[in-house]
Order: sequence, then C-alpha cells, then structure tokens
Amino acid sequence: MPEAALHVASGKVRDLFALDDERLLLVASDRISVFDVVLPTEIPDKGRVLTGLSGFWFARTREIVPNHLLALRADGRSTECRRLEMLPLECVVRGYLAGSGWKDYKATGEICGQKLRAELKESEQLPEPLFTPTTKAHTGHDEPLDHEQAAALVGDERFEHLKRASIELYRFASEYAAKRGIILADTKLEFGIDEEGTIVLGDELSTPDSSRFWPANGFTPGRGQPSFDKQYVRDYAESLGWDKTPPGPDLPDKVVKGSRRRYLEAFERLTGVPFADYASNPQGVLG
Ligand code: PZK
Repeated sequence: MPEAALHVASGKVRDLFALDDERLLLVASDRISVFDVVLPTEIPDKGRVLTGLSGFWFARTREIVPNHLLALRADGRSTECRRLEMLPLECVVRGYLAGSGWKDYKATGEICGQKLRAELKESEQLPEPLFTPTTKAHTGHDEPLDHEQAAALVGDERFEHLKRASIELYRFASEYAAKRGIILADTKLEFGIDEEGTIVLGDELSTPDSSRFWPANGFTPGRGQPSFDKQYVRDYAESLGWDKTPPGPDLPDKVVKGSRRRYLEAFERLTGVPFADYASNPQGVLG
C-alpha cells in the first residue's frame, strides 16, 4: 500500500483497511479455508482471481443495483470501495438444493420458512431461486431467518428491496455462468447504506468464496457436487483423516497447483479474459 491505511478488520482470508473517511481498501489474500479452517499453505493468485471476478460482476450489474466498487488496484488483489453502513443481514439466494439448505429441507421440508415440494433430491435445481437470509454471526455460525424475522432486522421496505435485488443479481450471474459451463448453485451478498440512504451492494460478488461453483459437466442430482475450486483441497485434507479442527494440514505442491489451475480456469471461463492480461492490467476486467 503506497499511502497510510489503518487496519479496520480481518476475515479468514481478507483484510480491510481505511483509506480515508469515505473509502476502504479490501485486500484478498491467497489464503484458503476448508471446513472453516484456514490452511497453512496459500494458493498463489487466489486473491487476484477473486478480486478480478468480483470486479467483473460489479461492473456488469451496476444497473441492477449500485455497488461499493471505486477501483481495482494495480496489484490485482485490492479493491478501493465506498464506505457504507453495513446491514445486519447475510443475503443468500439459492438456485439449487445444497449445504444448509439441503439439511434444513431434509429435516423440515422447508428452507427459511418457505415450503418446497416433497421428494426433491440433493443438489436439485429449485423451481425458482429462493431468498434465504441469515443473521451475521460474529462468532459461530449464521442462523437462518424467516422473512418476518429478516424484515424485523432491516425494516419491511428495505427487506423487500434486498430480496428483489439479491434474486436479480443471482439470476444475472447464474444465467451468465451457465452459458460458460459453470453452475452457480447459490450466492451470499452483503449490502449497506450510503450517505444518501441508498442501498448499495458491498463485499464481494459471485466469487468461489461467496458462492458454490459447480462444473456443469458431470452435474448429477441425488448427491453432493464437487466444488469447482476447493474440491482438490477438501479431498486431499479428508484423505489424510484430518478431523477438521485447527491446525489444518500443509498442502503438497501437486494439490496447490491443481487448485490454482481450477481458480484460473473459473476466472477465464467466466470473464473471457486470460489471467495474464488481468495480472498486467486489473482495471481492464471492468470492461
Ligand atoms: C465491511 N466487512 C466484512 C470483509 C473483513 C471484513 N463497503 C464497506 N463499507 C463498510 N464496511 C464494510 C464494507 C465492505 N465490504 C465489510 N466489514 C465491514 C469484511 C472483508 C474483510 F475483515
């Protein structure tokens, strides 16, 4: 970072700095987490892939909903963004039955208070994308909310706006990805409010860390799907008999290279931009 920037927060794989009163710098590292544990080994270029993908989507969805992106830095991993008042809701949209959505459906026949027809299979496409917001847990796991609970957190009018915007963003990205052989099974979005009171999309958008990416090739409902990016790493970690508690295992070079190749493949398939072009001119991905 050329100028002074104050550390604001750190997530498992990203760090947030203040540039001034109005702007933040969101920096994506090459760290990877599997089963919620950050591993000691990094995946080279993972941070740049995620930053570039987010930038790509932000530039193409500004007419659906305004977002916090101001610029991508020359390092390819840092996003200058507008400082917002973040809303206390994780906005999840599910187009397929996976993860906690599948678990809740199996147990109750519903997801977030929404009844679904009986006998849906694991990983099956839902009749239409479902808005399934959760709390933002500061420790532990996010809790599902029904629409009444979610509306109580942000107000009825904002809730309806967030629901509509989230589903539209999911539809846009999932249709785009489907044409390029990638299923976007679900996605997690975070919104904030700007100085004018406008709802603005923050955080990251339709990256493998915020969405489930499945290769369309080989998609088979009735079981869990391999994730496009992390499957190599998950399979390796499980093959060791690791109990999924910290510390996570070191990754051998072969697993690092396999995982890196999958991240780059997702980036290039979705954006149509060779990763080397992105690396030499990150702003170019904004189109
Ligand atoms: C903000 N986070 C989560 C993400 C972290 C923490 N545009 C914004 N304005 C104000 N606050 C945030 C954002 C964004 N994006 C996001 N926490 C605050 C987060 C990544 C790393 F350490």
